[in-house]
Amino acid sequence: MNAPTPPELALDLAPLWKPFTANRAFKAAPRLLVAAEGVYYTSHDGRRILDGTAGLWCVNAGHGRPEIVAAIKRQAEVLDYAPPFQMGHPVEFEAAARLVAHAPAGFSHAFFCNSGSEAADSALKIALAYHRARGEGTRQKLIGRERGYHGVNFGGMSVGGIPGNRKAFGQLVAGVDHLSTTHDLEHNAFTRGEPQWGAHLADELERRIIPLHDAANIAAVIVEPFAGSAGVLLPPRGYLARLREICDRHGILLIFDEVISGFGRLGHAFAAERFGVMPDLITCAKGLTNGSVPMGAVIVREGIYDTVVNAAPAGAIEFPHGYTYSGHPLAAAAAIAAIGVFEREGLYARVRELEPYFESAVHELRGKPNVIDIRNLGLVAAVELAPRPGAPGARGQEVFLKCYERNLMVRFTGDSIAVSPPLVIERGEIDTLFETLGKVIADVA
Ligand code: PXG
Repeated sequence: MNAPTPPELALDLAPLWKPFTANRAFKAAPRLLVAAEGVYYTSHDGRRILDGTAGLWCVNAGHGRPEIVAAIKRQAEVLDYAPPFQMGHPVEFEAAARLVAHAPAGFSHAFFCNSGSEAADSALKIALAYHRARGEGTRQKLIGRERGYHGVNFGGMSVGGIPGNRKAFGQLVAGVDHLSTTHDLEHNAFTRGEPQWGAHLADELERRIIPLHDAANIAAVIVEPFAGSAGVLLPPRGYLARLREICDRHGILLIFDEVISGFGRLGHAFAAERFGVMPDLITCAKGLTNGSVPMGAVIVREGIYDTVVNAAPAGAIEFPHGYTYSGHPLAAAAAIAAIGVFEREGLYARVRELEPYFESAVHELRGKPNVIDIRNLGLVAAVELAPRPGAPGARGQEVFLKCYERNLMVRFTGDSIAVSPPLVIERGEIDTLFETLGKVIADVA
Protein backbone atom coordinates (compact mmCIF):
# COMPACT_ATOMS: atom_id res chain seq x y z
CA MET A 1 0.00 0.00 0.00
CA ASN A 2 1.23 3.45 -0.85
CA ALA A 3 1.79 6.00 1.87
CA PRO A 4 -0.63 8.93 1.89
CA THR A 5 0.29 11.76 -0.43
CA PRO A 6 0.15 15.44 0.47
CA PRO A 7 -2.96 16.78 -1.26
CA GLU A 8 -1.02 19.59 -2.91
CA LEU A 9 1.36 17.18 -4.68
CA ALA A 10 0.42 14.13 -6.70
CA LEU A 11 3.35 12.05 -5.51
CA ASP A 12 3.90 8.44 -4.57
CA LEU A 13 6.01 8.61 -1.44
CA ALA A 14 6.39 4.85 -1.02
CA PRO A 15 9.38 3.94 -3.24
CA LEU A 16 11.87 6.34 -1.69
CA TRP A 17 13.92 5.12 1.28
CA LYS A 18 14.77 8.39 3.03
CA PRO A 19 18.22 8.78 4.68
CA PHE A 20 18.52 9.52 8.41
CA THR A 21 14.75 9.90 8.59
CA ALA A 22 11.96 8.15 10.46
CA ASN A 23 10.47 6.94 7.16
CA ARG A 24 7.07 5.82 8.45
CA ALA A 25 6.43 8.96 10.47
CA PHE A 26 7.68 11.15 7.63
CA LYS A 27 5.49 9.54 5.00
CA ALA A 28 2.49 9.84 7.31
CA ALA A 29 3.10 13.59 7.67
CA PRO A 30 5.56 14.67 4.98
CA ARG A 31 7.44 17.94 4.97
CA LEU A 32 8.46 18.77 1.42
CA LEU A 33 10.32 21.84 0.25
CA VAL A 34 9.52 22.93 -3.27
CA ALA A 35 11.46 26.16 -3.78
CA ALA A 36 14.02 28.38 -2.09
CA GLU A 37 15.37 31.90 -2.33
CA GLY A 38 17.65 33.83 -0.01
CA VAL A 39 16.98 32.70 3.57
CA TYR A 40 13.54 31.25 2.84
CA TYR A 41 12.15 27.95 1.64
CA THR A 42 8.69 27.43 0.21
CA SER A 43 6.97 24.36 1.62
CA HIS A 44 4.67 22.06 -0.36
CA ASP A 45 1.70 23.55 1.44
CA GLY A 46 2.64 27.01 0.22
CA ARG A 47 4.26 28.48 3.33
CA ARG A 48 7.40 30.61 3.50
CA ILE A 49 9.81 28.88 5.89
CA LEU A 50 12.76 30.73 7.45
CA ASP A 51 15.81 28.56 6.86
CA GLY A 52 17.48 28.48 10.28
CA THR A 53 19.97 25.80 9.21
CA ALA A 54 21.30 26.88 5.80
CA GLY A 55 19.73 23.73 4.39
CA LEU A 56 21.85 21.15 6.17
CA TRP A 57 24.72 23.48 7.14
CA CYS A 58 25.59 24.09 3.50
CA VAL A 59 23.76 26.97 1.81
CA ASN A 60 26.01 29.58 3.41
CA ALA A 61 25.46 32.34 0.85
CA GLY A 62 21.69 31.83 0.81
CA HIS A 63 19.54 30.00 -1.73
CA GLY A 64 19.31 30.52 -5.46
CA ARG A 65 22.41 32.64 -5.99
CA PRO A 66 22.20 33.72 -9.66
CA GLU A 67 26.00 33.60 -10.15
CA ILE A 68 26.14 29.97 -9.06
CA VAL A 69 23.06 28.96 -11.05
CA ALA A 70 24.54 30.61 -14.17
CA ALA A 71 27.90 28.88 -13.71
CA ILE A 72 26.26 25.46 -13.43
CA LYS A 73 24.06 26.07 -16.49
CA ARG A 74 26.96 27.33 -18.57
CA GLN A 75 29.13 24.38 -17.60
CA ALA A 76 26.40 21.81 -18.34
CA GLU A 77 26.10 23.21 -21.83
CA VAL A 78 29.84 23.27 -22.56
CA LEU A 79 31.18 20.09 -20.94
CA ASP A 80 28.85 17.83 -18.98
CA TYR A 81 31.42 15.27 -17.89
CA ALA A 82 35.06 14.29 -18.32
CA PRO A 83 36.79 11.25 -16.79
CA PRO A 84 38.99 12.27 -13.87
CA PHE A 85 41.38 9.30 -14.11
CA GLN A 86 44.23 9.77 -16.61
CA MET A 87 42.18 12.59 -18.18
CA GLY A 88 41.27 16.07 -16.99
CA HIS A 89 39.37 19.24 -17.77
CA PRO A 90 40.28 22.88 -17.12
CA VAL A 91 37.57 23.63 -14.56
CA GLU A 92 38.81 21.06 -11.98
CA PHE A 93 42.28 22.67 -12.08
CA GLU A 94 40.82 26.14 -11.71
CA ALA A 95 38.63 24.99 -8.82
CA ALA A 96 41.64 23.46 -7.02
CA ALA A 97 43.64 26.67 -7.48
CA ARG A 98 40.75 28.77 -6.14
CA LEU A 99 40.21 26.46 -3.17
CA VAL A 100 43.88 26.32 -2.23
CA ALA A 101 44.11 30.13 -2.49
CA HIS A 102 41.03 30.37 -0.26
CA ALA A 103 42.56 28.01 2.34
CA PRO A 104 45.01 29.12 5.03
CA ALA A 105 48.61 29.83 4.03
CA GLY A 106 50.68 26.66 3.72
CA PHE A 107 47.96 24.52 2.16
CA SER A 108 49.05 23.59 -1.34
CA HIS A 109 46.89 20.89 -2.96
CA ALA A 110 43.23 19.84 -3.12
CA PHE A 111 41.85 16.34 -3.76
CA PHE A 112 38.24 16.30 -4.93
CA CYS A 113 35.41 13.93 -4.02
CA ASN A 114 31.63 14.28 -3.74
CA SER A 115 30.65 14.58 -0.10
CA GLY A 116 31.85 15.09 3.42
CA SER A 117 31.84 11.35 4.03
CA GLU A 118 34.11 10.77 1.06
CA ALA A 119 36.32 13.65 2.17
CA ALA A 120 36.78 12.01 5.60
CA ASP A 121 37.65 8.62 4.14
CA SER A 122 39.93 10.22 1.54
CA ALA A 123 41.75 12.18 4.25
CA LEU A 124 42.29 9.06 6.37
CA LYS A 125 43.68 7.23 3.32
CA ILE A 126 45.97 10.16 2.46
CA ALA A 127 47.29 10.09 6.04
CA LEU A 128 48.05 6.36 5.77
CA ALA A 129 49.66 6.76 2.33
CA TYR A 130 51.77 9.67 3.58
CA HIS A 131 53.28 7.72 6.46
CA ARG A 132 53.91 4.71 4.25
CA ALA A 133 55.62 6.90 1.66
CA ARG A 134 57.90 8.19 4.43
CA GLY A 135 58.84 4.68 5.46
CA GLU A 136 56.68 4.76 8.58
CA GLY A 137 54.10 2.26 7.40
CA THR A 138 53.47 1.05 10.95
CA ARG A 139 51.52 4.26 11.54
CA GLN A 140 48.07 2.88 10.80
CA LYS A 141 45.91 3.68 13.80
CA LEU A 142 43.35 6.44 13.58
CA ILE A 143 42.12 8.50 16.50
CA GLY A 144 38.72 10.17 16.53
CA ARG A 145 36.64 11.63 19.32
CA GLU A 146 33.57 10.66 21.28
CA ARG A 147 30.52 12.36 19.68
CA GLY A 148 32.50 13.18 16.54
CA TYR A 149 30.82 12.91 13.12
CA HIS A 150 32.82 12.22 10.00
CA GLY A 151 30.10 10.93 7.73
CA VAL A 152 28.77 7.47 7.13
CA ASN A 153 31.42 5.58 5.16
CA PHE A 154 33.38 2.89 6.97
CA GLY A 155 36.44 5.01 7.80
CA GLY A 156 34.49 8.05 8.92
CA MET A 157 31.98 5.91 10.82
CA SER A 158 34.82 4.13 12.62
CA VAL A 159 36.56 7.30 13.82
CA GLY A 160 33.13 8.82 14.46
CA GLY A 161 31.78 8.77 17.97
CA ILE A 162 28.00 8.90 17.72
CA PRO A 163 26.86 5.53 19.10
CA GLY A 164 23.58 5.35 17.20
CA ASN A 165 25.38 5.73 13.87
CA ARG A 166 27.69 2.77 14.58
CA LYS A 167 25.87 0.12 16.49
CA ALA A 168 23.92 -1.47 13.64
CA PHE A 169 26.97 -2.01 11.47
CA GLY A 170 29.07 -4.53 13.30
CA GLN A 171 32.66 -4.78 12.23
CA LEU A 172 34.21 -1.34 11.81
CA VAL A 173 37.75 -0.35 10.81
CA ALA A 174 40.21 -1.86 13.28
CA GLY A 175 42.89 0.10 15.15
CA VAL A 176 40.76 3.07 16.11
CA ASP A 177 40.55 4.88 19.44
CA HIS A 178 38.63 7.93 20.59
CA LEU A 179 39.39 11.02 22.66
CA SER A 180 36.76 12.11 25.17
CA THR A 181 34.15 14.65 24.20
CA THR A 182 34.75 18.25 25.25
CA HIS A 183 31.09 18.81 26.08
CA ASP A 184 30.65 19.50 29.79
CA LEU A 185 27.59 21.22 31.18
CA GLU A 186 28.86 21.20 34.73
CA HIS A 187 31.68 23.58 33.85
CA ASN A 188 30.60 25.31 30.66
CA ALA A 189 26.79 25.69 30.60
CA PHE A 190 25.61 29.01 29.12
CA THR A 191 29.09 30.05 28.00
CA ARG A 192 29.08 32.79 25.38
CA GLY A 193 31.61 31.87 22.70
CA GLU A 194 34.52 29.53 23.43
CA PRO A 195 34.25 27.64 26.72
CA GLN A 196 36.96 28.50 29.22
CA TRP A 197 37.16 25.08 30.84
CA GLY A 198 38.52 21.95 29.24
CA ALA A 199 41.79 22.59 27.32
CA HIS A 200 43.34 19.84 29.42
CA LEU A 201 41.01 17.27 27.82
CA ALA A 202 43.45 17.26 24.88
CA ASP A 203 46.10 15.83 27.21
CA GLU A 204 44.29 12.51 27.12
CA LEU A 205 45.99 11.94 23.78
CA GLU A 206 49.41 11.94 25.43
CA ARG A 207 48.37 10.47 28.77
CA ARG A 208 46.25 7.51 27.63
CA ILE A 209 46.12 7.03 23.88
CA ILE A 210 49.76 7.41 22.82
CA PRO A 211 51.19 5.16 25.58
CA LEU A 212 48.51 2.56 24.87
CA HIS A 213 49.00 2.34 21.10
CA ASP A 214 52.54 3.75 20.73
CA ALA A 215 53.02 6.86 18.60
CA ALA A 216 54.87 4.77 16.02
CA ASN A 217 51.56 3.05 15.27
CA ILE A 218 49.35 6.16 15.08
CA ALA A 219 48.74 7.85 11.72
CA ALA A 220 46.33 10.66 12.49
CA VAL A 221 43.94 12.37 14.83
CA ILE A 222 40.72 13.59 13.23
CA VAL A 223 38.40 16.09 14.92
CA GLU A 224 35.82 18.63 13.95
CA PRO A 225 37.01 22.07 15.15
CA PHE A 226 33.52 22.23 16.64
CA ALA A 227 31.26 19.20 16.54
CA GLY A 228 28.19 20.05 14.48
CA SER A 229 25.99 16.99 14.14
CA ALA A 230 26.32 16.00 17.78
CA GLY A 231 24.69 19.28 18.78
CA VAL A 232 27.22 22.13 18.39
CA LEU A 233 29.92 21.14 20.88
CA LEU A 234 32.53 23.89 21.03
CA PRO A 235 36.25 23.45 21.64
CA PRO A 236 37.43 24.79 25.00
CA ARG A 237 39.84 27.71 24.66
CA GLY A 238 43.32 26.32 23.99
CA TYR A 239 42.15 22.73 23.38
CA LEU A 240 42.90 22.57 19.66
CA ALA A 241 46.31 24.20 20.12
CA ARG A 242 47.17 21.51 22.65
CA LEU A 243 46.10 18.75 20.31
CA ARG A 244 48.33 20.34 17.66
CA GLU A 245 51.34 20.44 20.02
CA ILE A 246 50.93 16.81 21.05
CA CYS A 247 50.52 15.62 17.46
CA ASP A 248 53.68 17.54 16.50
CA ARG A 249 55.67 16.02 19.34
CA HIS A 250 54.78 12.52 18.19
CA GLY A 251 54.76 12.84 14.38
CA ILE A 252 51.00 12.33 14.20
CA LEU A 253 49.00 14.09 11.48
CA LEU A 254 46.14 16.33 12.59
CA ILE A 255 43.02 16.39 10.41
CA PHE A 256 40.34 19.04 10.86
CA ASP A 257 36.99 17.96 9.50
CA GLU A 258 35.67 21.33 8.36
CA VAL A 259 32.65 20.02 6.48
CA ILE A 260 30.42 22.23 8.65
CA SER A 261 32.90 24.79 9.99
CA GLY A 262 34.34 25.67 6.56
CA PHE A 263 33.23 28.55 4.35
CA GLY A 264 32.38 31.13 6.91
CA ARG A 265 30.37 29.53 9.69
CA LEU A 266 32.85 30.92 12.25
CA GLY A 267 33.66 34.14 10.38
CA HIS A 268 36.64 32.82 8.40
CA ALA A 269 37.09 30.60 5.38
CA PHE A 270 38.07 27.82 7.79
CA ALA A 271 37.79 27.41 11.55
CA ALA A 272 41.55 26.74 11.61
CA GLU A 273 42.01 30.48 11.07
CA ARG A 274 39.50 31.43 13.71
CA PHE A 275 41.31 29.30 16.29
CA GLY A 276 44.81 30.04 14.98
CA VAL A 277 45.60 26.33 14.81
CA MET A 278 46.74 24.77 11.53
CA PRO A 279 46.01 21.10 10.93
CA ASP A 280 47.86 19.04 8.30
CA LEU A 281 44.74 18.16 6.33
CA ILE A 282 41.37 19.89 6.06
CA THR A 283 38.26 18.12 4.82
CA CYS A 284 35.41 20.18 3.43
CA ALA A 285 32.17 19.78 1.43
CA LYS A 286 28.73 21.39 1.93
CA GLY A 287 29.48 25.14 1.61
CA LEU A 288 32.16 24.46 -1.02
CA THR A 289 29.45 24.74 -3.70
CA ASN A 290 26.99 26.54 -1.45
CA GLY A 291 25.13 23.23 -1.36
CA SER A 292 24.24 23.50 -5.05
CA VAL A 293 26.08 20.47 -6.50
CA PRO A 294 27.55 17.65 -4.38
CA MET A 295 31.28 18.13 -3.86
CA GLY A 296 33.84 17.43 -1.17
CA ALA A 297 37.56 18.04 -0.93
CA VAL A 298 40.64 17.28 1.12
CA ILE A 299 43.08 20.17 1.26
CA VAL A 300 46.61 19.24 2.31
CA ARG A 301 49.51 21.15 3.68
CA GLU A 302 52.67 21.69 1.66
CA GLY A 303 54.80 18.55 1.61
CA ILE A 304 52.04 15.94 1.85
CA TYR A 305 51.33 15.75 -1.87
CA ASP A 306 55.05 15.77 -2.75
CA THR A 307 55.84 13.04 -0.25
CA VAL A 308 53.16 10.68 -1.58
CA VAL A 309 53.75 11.50 -5.23
CA ASN A 310 57.55 11.38 -5.15
CA ALA A 311 57.65 8.03 -3.34
CA ALA A 312 56.12 6.24 -6.34
CA PRO A 313 58.08 5.18 -9.41
CA ALA A 314 57.86 7.57 -12.37
CA GLY A 315 54.74 6.86 -14.42
CA ALA A 316 53.00 4.94 -11.64
CA ILE A 317 49.67 5.93 -10.12
CA GLU A 318 50.89 7.34 -6.82
CA PHE A 319 47.62 7.27 -4.88
CA PRO A 320 45.16 4.58 -5.98
CA HIS A 321 42.04 6.38 -4.80
CA GLY A 322 39.37 8.56 -6.38
CA TYR A 323 35.80 8.68 -7.60
CA THR A 324 34.10 8.71 -10.99
CA TYR A 325 32.85 12.17 -10.12
CA SER A 326 36.03 13.60 -8.52
CA GLY A 327 36.24 17.17 -9.79
CA HIS A 328 32.99 16.85 -11.77
CA PRO A 329 32.70 19.82 -14.16
CA LEU A 330 29.36 21.02 -12.74
CA ALA A 331 30.59 20.78 -9.15
CA ALA A 332 33.89 22.46 -9.99
CA ALA A 333 32.08 25.30 -11.77
CA ALA A 334 29.73 25.69 -8.81
CA ALA A 335 32.67 25.77 -6.36
CA ILE A 336 34.46 28.49 -8.32
CA ALA A 337 31.26 30.54 -8.40
CA ALA A 338 30.50 29.96 -4.70
CA ILE A 339 34.01 30.91 -3.57
CA GLY A 340 33.66 33.99 -5.77
CA VAL A 341 30.45 34.98 -3.97
CA PHE A 342 31.97 34.41 -0.51
CA GLU A 343 35.00 36.55 -1.39
CA ARG A 344 33.27 39.35 -3.34
CA GLU A 345 30.56 39.86 -0.75
CA GLY A 346 32.86 39.67 2.27
CA LEU A 347 30.50 37.16 3.86
CA TYR A 348 33.02 35.99 6.46
CA ALA A 349 33.55 39.54 7.75
CA ARG A 350 29.77 39.86 7.86
CA VAL A 351 29.63 36.85 10.21
CA ARG A 352 32.14 38.48 12.55
CA GLU A 353 30.02 41.63 12.50
CA LEU A 354 26.75 39.78 13.18
CA GLU A 355 28.18 37.43 15.81
CA PRO A 356 27.58 39.63 18.91
CA TYR A 357 23.99 40.32 17.82
CA PHE A 358 23.33 36.64 17.15
CA GLU A 359 24.93 35.72 20.48
CA SER A 360 22.74 38.14 22.45
CA ALA A 361 19.64 36.94 20.63
CA VAL A 362 20.18 33.25 21.39
CA HIS A 363 21.12 33.86 25.02
CA GLU A 364 17.77 35.67 25.48
CA LEU A 365 16.31 32.15 25.59
CA ARG A 366 17.98 31.48 28.93
CA GLY A 367 15.30 30.96 31.54
CA LYS A 368 12.77 29.41 29.14
CA PRO A 369 11.37 26.10 30.36
CA ASN A 370 13.80 23.15 30.30
CA VAL A 371 16.69 25.11 28.77
CA ILE A 372 19.82 23.66 30.37
CA ASP A 373 22.47 25.15 28.09
CA ILE A 374 22.95 27.71 25.34
CA ARG A 375 26.17 27.80 23.34
CA ASN A 376 27.26 29.84 20.34
CA LEU A 377 30.16 30.83 18.12
CA GLY A 378 30.20 32.63 14.78
CA LEU A 379 26.77 32.07 13.23
CA VAL A 380 26.05 28.77 14.93
CA ALA A 381 24.26 28.12 18.19
CA ALA A 382 22.56 25.36 20.11
CA VAL A 383 19.91 25.38 22.80
CA GLU A 384 20.00 22.21 24.86
CA LEU A 385 16.82 21.09 26.58
CA ALA A 386 16.51 18.72 29.51
CA PRO A 387 15.40 15.31 28.24
CA ARG A 388 11.95 14.09 29.24
CA PRO A 389 12.31 11.31 31.78
CA GLY A 390 12.51 8.01 29.93
CA ALA A 391 12.19 9.69 26.51
CA PRO A 392 15.47 11.31 25.47
CA GLY A 393 15.13 13.26 22.22
CA ALA A 394 11.33 13.51 22.36
CA ARG A 395 11.34 17.13 23.48
CA GLY A 396 13.92 18.10 20.84
CA GLN A 397 11.90 16.45 18.11
CA GLU A 398 8.71 18.17 19.22
CA VAL A 399 10.43 21.56 19.15
CA PHE A 400 11.67 20.85 15.62
CA LEU A 401 8.17 19.88 14.43
CA LYS A 402 6.44 22.84 16.11
CA CYS A 403 9.03 25.28 14.73
CA TYR A 404 8.29 23.95 11.26
CA GLU A 405 4.55 24.47 11.86
CA ARG A 406 5.47 28.06 12.70
CA ASN A 407 7.47 28.53 9.52
CA LEU A 408 10.96 28.03 10.93
CA MET A 409 13.39 25.25 10.11
CA VAL A 410 15.86 24.24 12.83
CA ARG A 411 17.86 21.00 13.41
CA PHE A 412 17.53 18.75 16.40
CA THR A 413 20.02 16.20 17.70
CA GLY A 414 18.64 14.49 20.74
CA ASP A 415 17.37 17.36 22.85
CA SER A 416 19.74 19.96 21.41
CA ILE A 417 18.28 22.41 18.91
CA ALA A 418 20.89 23.66 16.47
CA VAL A 419 20.65 26.89 14.53
CA SER A 420 23.04 27.79 11.68
CA PRO A 421 21.36 30.21 9.28
CA PRO A 422 22.70 31.32 5.91
CA LEU A 423 25.40 33.94 6.48
CA VAL A 424 23.28 36.52 4.62
CA ILE A 425 20.57 36.54 7.30
CA GLU A 426 19.46 40.00 8.44
CA ARG A 427 19.13 41.15 12.06
CA GLY A 428 15.33 41.27 11.84
CA GLU A 429 15.32 37.67 10.65
CA ILE A 430 17.59 36.66 13.54
CA ASP A 431 14.99 38.24 15.85
CA THR A 432 12.16 36.30 14.19
CA LEU A 433 14.16 33.09 14.38
CA PHE A 434 14.81 33.25 18.12
CA GLU A 435 11.38 34.69 18.99
CA THR A 436 9.76 31.74 17.24
CA LEU A 437 12.12 29.24 18.85
CA GLY A 438 11.51 30.81 22.28
CA LYS A 439 7.71 30.60 21.89
CA VAL A 440 7.92 26.99 20.76
CA ILE A 441 10.21 26.01 23.65
CA ALA A 442 7.72 27.60 26.07
CA ASP A 443 4.79 25.78 24.41
CA VAL A 444 6.47 22.41 24.33
CA ALA A 445 7.39 22.52 28.01
N1 PXG B 1 31.92 15.51 8.45
C1 PXG B 1 31.20 16.39 9.15
C2 PXG B 1 31.86 17.20 10.21
C3 PXG B 1 29.85 16.56 8.86
O1 PXG B 1 29.12 17.42 9.57
C4 PXG B 1 30.07 14.88 7.15
C5 PXG B 1 31.38 14.76 7.47
C6 PXG B 1 29.50 14.01 6.08
O2 PXG B 1 29.15 14.75 4.99
P1 PXG B 1 28.15 14.16 3.90
O3 PXG B 1 28.25 15.18 2.79
O4 PXG B 1 28.68 12.85 3.48
O5 PXG B 1 26.80 14.08 4.53
C7 PXG B 1 29.27 15.79 7.84
C8 PXG B 1 27.81 15.89 7.49
C9 PXG B 1 23.08 17.04 11.22
C10 PXG B 1 23.77 16.46 10.02
O6 PXG B 1 22.15 16.44 11.70
C11 PXG B 1 25.04 16.87 9.68
C12 PXG B 1 25.67 16.28 8.61
C13 PXG B 1 25.03 15.31 7.86
C14 PXG B 1 23.75 14.92 8.22
C15 PXG B 1 23.13 15.49 9.29
O7 PXG B 1 23.48 18.07 11.72
N2 PXG B 1 26.97 16.63 8.35
